[in-house]
Amino acid sequence: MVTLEQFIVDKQQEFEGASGAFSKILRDLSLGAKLISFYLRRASLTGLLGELGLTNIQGESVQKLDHLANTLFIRLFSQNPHVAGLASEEEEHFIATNPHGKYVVLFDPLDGSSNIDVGVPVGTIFSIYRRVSPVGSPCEARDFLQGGRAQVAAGYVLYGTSTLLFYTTGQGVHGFTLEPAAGEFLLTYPQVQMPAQCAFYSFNDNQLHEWAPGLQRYVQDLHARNRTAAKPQSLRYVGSLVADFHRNLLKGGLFMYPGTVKKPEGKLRLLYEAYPMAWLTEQAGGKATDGQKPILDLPAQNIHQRVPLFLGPAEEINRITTFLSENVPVETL
Ligand code: AHM
Ligand code: MG
Repeated sequence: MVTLEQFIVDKQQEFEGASGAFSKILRDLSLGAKLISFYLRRASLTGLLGELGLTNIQGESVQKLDHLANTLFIRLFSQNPHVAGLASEEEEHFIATNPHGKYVVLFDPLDGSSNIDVGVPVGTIFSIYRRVSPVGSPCEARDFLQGGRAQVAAGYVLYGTSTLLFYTTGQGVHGFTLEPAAGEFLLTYPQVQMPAQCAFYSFNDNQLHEWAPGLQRYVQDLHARNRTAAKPQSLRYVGSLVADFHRNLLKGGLFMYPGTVKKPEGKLRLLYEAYPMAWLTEQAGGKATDGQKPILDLPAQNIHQRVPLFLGPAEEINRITTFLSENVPVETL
């Protein structure tokens, strides 16, 4: 049995020499995850379901548990001497914390919040950078806007039938399961690889008529292939990015949330949703694009910018990008 803490200490040399900064940040993340997991399991018994009555910077109604998770992570990271600043889906601006910290942390404290009230899995997503502004001064916007390839660690926590923490530091993807009896995350998924076969697909097609013509044609082609395939692909989608992505990571599947004519930028956020998932995908052997370019190569302009997102086995993503680049309308088939 290997605990998350032990695993990080063993791997620490790869990351940060012996300062222990990374272990401390991950320890805070895992402590937050344990507490959120505890609150979620009792939410319907303790009055923690439902809306808080406020609207966040995204224009979305804040759930009580969104607020609780956000407040918890802000408290944890504000007390961490290695964290110079943080950015959250729930906060309009980044928050400068310890000027002597060397890292900044971005997170979506509780992703998939429309699923909280119905007991469907939700998640936390995180992304960590080494700051580029001088240590000793308050962190700056540029620390958060370095681009996906500059991430030094990224991952997610899935609050599902068990609580799982998956992360990468660029040395593969490793997954841990919370053992509630011990209060520890134990290594259960070392060196995760996404199966090359695309057995599943996950997307919400309620705006399909607004997608690029080539993408509509891809979906038509996908259904046509499935009609004759010996092993047709199956649809799986619950509307929690972490849960949908996690399933596809382990089973081999495509996740997409494209842009539409009205919202070409899509729904999901580049910095604390797309970049971390894209890095995990690449580290697990898959591909991550916005339909044209690798997600990790897209420049970051602001903390809350949105991006179309396609994650999955390389062959399926290549097929999509070909359909998108040809962009032939469905009608001409
Ligand atoms: P949230 O960050 O406000 O929870 O929204 C993001 C979620 C993702 O988890 C999920 O992939 C997507 O929204 C689902 O959107 P839709 O309901 O349009 O399918
Ligand atoms: Mg989210």
